[in-house]
Amino acid sequence: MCTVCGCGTSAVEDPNKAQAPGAHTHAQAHAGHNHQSHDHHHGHDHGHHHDHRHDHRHDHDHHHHDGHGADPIHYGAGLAGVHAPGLSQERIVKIERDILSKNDAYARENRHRLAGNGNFALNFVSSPGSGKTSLLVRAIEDLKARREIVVIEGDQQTSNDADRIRGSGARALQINTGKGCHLDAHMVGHAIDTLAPEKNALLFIENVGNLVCPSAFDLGEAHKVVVLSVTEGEDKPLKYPDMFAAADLMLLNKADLLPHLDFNVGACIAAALTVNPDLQTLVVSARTGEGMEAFYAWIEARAARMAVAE
Ligand SMILES: Nc1nc2c(ncn2[C@@H]2O[C@H](COP(=O)(O)OP(=O)(O)O)[C@@H](O)[C@H]2O)c(=O)[nH]1
Ligand SMILES: [Mg+2]
Repeated sequence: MCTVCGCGTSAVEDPNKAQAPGAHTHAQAHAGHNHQSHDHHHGHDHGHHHDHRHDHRHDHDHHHHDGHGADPIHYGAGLAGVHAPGLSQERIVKIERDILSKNDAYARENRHRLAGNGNFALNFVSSPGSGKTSLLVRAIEDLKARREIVVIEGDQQTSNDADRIRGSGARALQINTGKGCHLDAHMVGHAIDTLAPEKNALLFIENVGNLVCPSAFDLGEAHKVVVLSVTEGEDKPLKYPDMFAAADLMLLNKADLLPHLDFNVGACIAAALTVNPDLQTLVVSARTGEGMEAFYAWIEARAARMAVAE
């Protein structure tokens, strides 16, 4: 998550806002993770000079300096779970709390509006290229006869994905986040205003491709759906646990490529369940359609529970 760099503020509201020097942070405070306090007295301290001409101190727990067999340097052990040059852990936590509490107020408003209109909303999150847009295009083609589907597309630049979605027959609105690396609930509220989905329409939100920052931002969706493709490696849930912890469903995409890879589906699912024991998983292929009927059944069961009288 990246509140410290200021991209937690809405680009819709103020697209030209100057951003503070970037620091990508995890708001464990917000996400309900436990904090370990970091009191800067483990290992040893040293100050050293960088060529950008300011001092900073690193408190390392490592025993070697030659890079051979050294313990990792862990910047996530402090109160904020992240490091930002020049900011204390307490200051980072305060900035994150301020931004996320505003975001959460917008998210509550979105969720209330969507519920009042029977709109079941899914927030698709993944690395770039795992197949989010391809899955949405396929789902729209297969489901559009049953009910309206509207799509909010998030990317830093271009309207390519919204154009692809419109080509499949759904209304779509592109949000460009500029330097921002996630959608926030304020942006999504504006997009819902513009799209004005019909009663009981499905709302698909494709977040900015990034396995880190979108995990902390509630958009008012019913569920986050994390898409992982089989070309990415089975250990990604362990490396980027926040995203898999925040999601309710994992779509393991590009199953058609499995015969060409040594990807171990069972190991990947086991890794994901380590992070989130409640995570559901479907193995799918946007290309061949494998597994997609199970995904549609998953959607329909939940959307039906949200439906309001026409
Ligand atoms: N073989 C295969 N390729 C896929 C599948 N889904 C997506 N792709 C390809 O993966 C690339 C990225 O897909 P895209 O939908 O743009 O990913 P996004 O960045 O997550 O939206 C494109 O070249 C797609 O054609 C799939 O199920 N199988
Ligand atoms: Mg896309």
